[in-house]
Amino acid sequence: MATNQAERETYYAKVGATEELSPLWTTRLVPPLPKDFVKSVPHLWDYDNGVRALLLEAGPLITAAEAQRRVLTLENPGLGGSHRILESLYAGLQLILPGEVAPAHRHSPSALRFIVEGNGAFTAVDGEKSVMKPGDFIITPSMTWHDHGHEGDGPVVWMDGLDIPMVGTFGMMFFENYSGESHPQRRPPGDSRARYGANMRPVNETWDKPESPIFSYPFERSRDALERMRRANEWDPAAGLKLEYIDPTRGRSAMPTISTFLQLMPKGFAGARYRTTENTVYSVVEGTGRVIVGDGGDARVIAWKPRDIFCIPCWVPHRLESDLDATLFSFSDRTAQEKLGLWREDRGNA
Ligand code: 1HN
Repeated sequence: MATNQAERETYYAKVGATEELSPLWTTRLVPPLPKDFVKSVPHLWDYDNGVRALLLEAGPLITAAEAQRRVLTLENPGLGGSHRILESLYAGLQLILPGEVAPAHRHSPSALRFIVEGNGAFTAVDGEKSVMKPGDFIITPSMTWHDHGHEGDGPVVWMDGLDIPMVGTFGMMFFENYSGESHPQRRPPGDSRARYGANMRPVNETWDKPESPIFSYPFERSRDALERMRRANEWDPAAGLKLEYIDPTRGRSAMPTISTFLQLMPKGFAGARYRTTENTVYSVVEGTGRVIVGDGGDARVIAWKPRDIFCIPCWVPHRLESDLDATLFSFSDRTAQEKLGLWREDRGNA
């Protein structure tokens, strides 16, 4: 205790009373490690034992049109209901029923969809329709008009991933409803994939937007790539085989703020301990396994199965293990961190 402690306290009270100043030396604004700062925790949402039933229950309660988007937001238990799955990311599960329309709008946050169950729904991005099948990955770039519809049978559910917390850091939140229900078709379905998805590009067209010109990445093609790659028998010690979805014109992440991946772990894979500054959300497509988070006495096992969603916050050491051949989709803030010169990883065992 300093000899002038009483005077210091009086001073702190005086400075605090201004409500516009604070003494830096009394705060821990920049702690030594992410664990002293990060509030989100590793967590799993069990799709088949809870989340799915609750989402379907909302079906008869409110239409997609009335809700605009019938979404259950995945709230990280450590983040106090602040509509974030991790410090930098939003995730939700969206339900659309046959015949429904989720009306067109656009906003500054970028969105991705990863289809979890059902067939027959579509999303239209900037007037180009794209059908959704389980495992497909679809992007909705910042400020592009988008609406969803469902012309098939049975419920369709997808995971929404957005960069809302990142956009919110800058304050630049914009949202606009379209005047009509759906934005008019501007290009035939499959047009963007035809132009840019065959390892070719139109000679008289320049693509200068920050996102990929391809809106939809079908599961089949990405899964097939992993299946062919496994024959080389070269595995990343921590991830198995992991492919990133890219913007084919520049080889960068498909979205400017969010990195997206599809990964295959063979049956019985026991991944090496790994930590990274990126915040990652996983959606299980096939297989069962577990992720062991933390070290030593603090280690915790989170078991996963198809359609579960789990998240790993910044710098949490973890190991991935699979029982059966496992396919995981994931998205993270890696590309945003890299663009800001911040991203790190640690493959050591200490
Ligand atoms: C949104 O626009 C969609 O378009 C989904 O499907 C989830 C979560 C927060 C804000 C906007 C969509 C969203 C969202």
